[in-house]
Amino acid sequence: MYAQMVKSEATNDDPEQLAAFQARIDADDKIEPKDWMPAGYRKTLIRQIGQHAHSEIVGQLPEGNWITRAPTLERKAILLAKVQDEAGHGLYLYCAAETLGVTRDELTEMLLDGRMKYSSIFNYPTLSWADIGAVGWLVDGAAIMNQVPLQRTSYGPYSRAMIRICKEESFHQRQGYDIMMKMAQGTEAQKKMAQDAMNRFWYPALMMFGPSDKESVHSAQSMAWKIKINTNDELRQKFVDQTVPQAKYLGLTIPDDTLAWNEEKGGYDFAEPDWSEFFDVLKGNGPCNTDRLNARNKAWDDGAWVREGLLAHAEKKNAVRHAAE
Ligand code: FAQ
Repeated sequence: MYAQMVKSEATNDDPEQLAAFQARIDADDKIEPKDWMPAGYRKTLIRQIGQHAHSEIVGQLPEGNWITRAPTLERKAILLAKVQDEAGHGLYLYCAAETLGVTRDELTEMLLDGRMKYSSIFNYPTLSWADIGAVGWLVDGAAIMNQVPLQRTSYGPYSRAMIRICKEESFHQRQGYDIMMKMAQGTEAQKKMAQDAMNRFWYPALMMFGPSDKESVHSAQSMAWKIKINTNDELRQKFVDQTVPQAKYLGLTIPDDTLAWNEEKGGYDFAEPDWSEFFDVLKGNGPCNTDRLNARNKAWDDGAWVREGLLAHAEKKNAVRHAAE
């Protein structure tokens, strides 16, 4: 349905409408679901919001893995709340995507058969409790860096979802940093675990911002439409500048020998991630891609009876209503 819609709208994009639309974007107007929009704008939003929603849902898996093994009752309650928040973020985002004319089921099917992506970061495993600290601190930290500007994105429902999500992400980042603080101030073995988590999550966290600006396919158009507010490299730089002092405070070493303050640019010089690894993970060859998709497919299949039950209930209610009319 959504493919057809995008195709038919593409033929209707006339230059005058396009110019008026761009003028609204340039004036910082919010675009709402019933407003006219170019087919490409709709398509880009469905891709980005849908992938973002999938990331929130798949992102529950690496942390969910540690709920039963959290070291204290308090840590368990906090982690449980965080993972539930991520489910909520997925739901707001699926709802925002649905306002563009695609159903949640269609989006889910596209995730499950590999037509849609989710964030590369969630294809890495969480091997120790310190990894849960690193996910909160670095992964949520990177997510916030990307999402705070998205509160000003031009599409109203996405922008409003982001405002709520960012409030919760700040708590997630703090809880991660708090775990790292405890570990970094703990025994030698705990410090080693914290450093090991930092070593494994640093470059995958940098990859979350997407390929370098030279390689980014969508940035120019998405920024012209204010779907994206910053380039991938701008946000990556901001993330590094924010995170280096935090790592220093923890007494952890960033696994980058080239890291150095650059007075002239007012930011750190740092090593790029291994982009061949990034593209390989996107192709499905990361350490956990298969596990993640298998888990989502299993959840979808196991939930079939619930969906069928709800549909049968709705159909029965409709039949009763029609009979009464
Ligand atoms: N992973 O042209 P660009 C979270 C793809 S939420 C996978 O630069 P764009 C919360 C991209 O889709 C994390 N694929 O693309 C949490 C495109 O391929 P396509 C998710 C990636 O869209 C924490 C191709 O590469 N956040 O973590 C990635 O302009 C803890 C070319 O790239 C969002 O989704 C990647 N990292 O910029 C949850 C934020 N990067 O689609 C649980 C919203 C790029 O043409 C636990 N999204 N690709 O086949 C965005 O801001 C943008 O979509 C970017 C990518 C910046 C991610």
